[in-house]
Amino acid sequence: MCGVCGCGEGHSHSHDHDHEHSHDHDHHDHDHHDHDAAHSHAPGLSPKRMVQIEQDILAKNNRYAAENRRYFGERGMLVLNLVSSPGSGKTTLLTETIARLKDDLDISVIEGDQQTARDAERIRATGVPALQINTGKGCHLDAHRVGHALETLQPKDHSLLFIENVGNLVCPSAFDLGEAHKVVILSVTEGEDKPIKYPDMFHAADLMILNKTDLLPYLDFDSEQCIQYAKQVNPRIKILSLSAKTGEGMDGWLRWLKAELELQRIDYA
Ligand SMILES: Nc1nc2c(ncn2[C@@H]2O[C@H](COP(=O)(O)OP(=O)(O)OP(=O)(O)O)[C@@H](O)[C@H]2O)c(=O)[nH]1
Ligand SMILES: [Mg+2]
Repeated sequence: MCGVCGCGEGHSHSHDHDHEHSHDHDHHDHDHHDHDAAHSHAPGLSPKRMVQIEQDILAKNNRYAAENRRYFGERGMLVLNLVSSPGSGKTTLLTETIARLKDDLDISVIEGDQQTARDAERIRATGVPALQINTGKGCHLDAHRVGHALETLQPKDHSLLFIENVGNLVCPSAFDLGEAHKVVILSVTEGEDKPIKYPDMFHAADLMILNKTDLLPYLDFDSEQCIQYAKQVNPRIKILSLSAKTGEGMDGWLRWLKAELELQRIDYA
């Protein structure tokens, strides 16, 4: 459920971990309460009031995101928020990336899904720590819950933290989690027009990964057109094409990650 798009109703707040409520911000100021308000569809709420509620939700989220960003900066961490529609290959890309980098870098993962701990289990099977957040009816991760996940995960200084968001090409675009970059993953099976149909996400991302390129011979997907659409929406977006399955193109992604991690370390020094 999301105060921005108005999709869904009700609220579930299930963590797969016991967390102590010691995070240094006010729990009673929790934006989920406002989500409920935003989705009450109460006949008495005017459109103006609804807009105000949405703005309040995003303002609160931005305050928590700023806390997270300070936390990451103090530790010289690189934090990436992976966003996409369901099934584009986020978890596959992560397990393949981790397999290639875990001997050289400290890595941890926060997994966001509506239900199940399947993705966190896939990550843990690679040998790195992962924490699953189940959003229930929720359609995106928010900065407050990411803050709590950090208390449990305790990521190391200079480490790489991946946050795999809920599969959804709309709502996560509006919620800053404190990350250095949003990385949008688009698989070639989804069609080249996605950047212009869901422009908010491609505008919010700094990098687009075109995944599943091993399937191109079987599809009509026009890569050039897709890249043009992405740049039309966001002229500064970087683009990498790869196949998480075959490993083709993974080197460019690994180089980008290492360069970005180095930048965080320089900022930290
Ligand atoms: N052919 C091919 N299949 C891929 C590739 N990457 C992922 N897949 C497949 O795509 C399906 C979905 O992959 P996931 O990694 O679970 O996708 P996801 O984005 O994490 O999915 P959600 O977390 O549910 O949003 C699986 O069947 C993967 O094996 C790829 O590069 N090529
Ligand atoms: Mg996944």
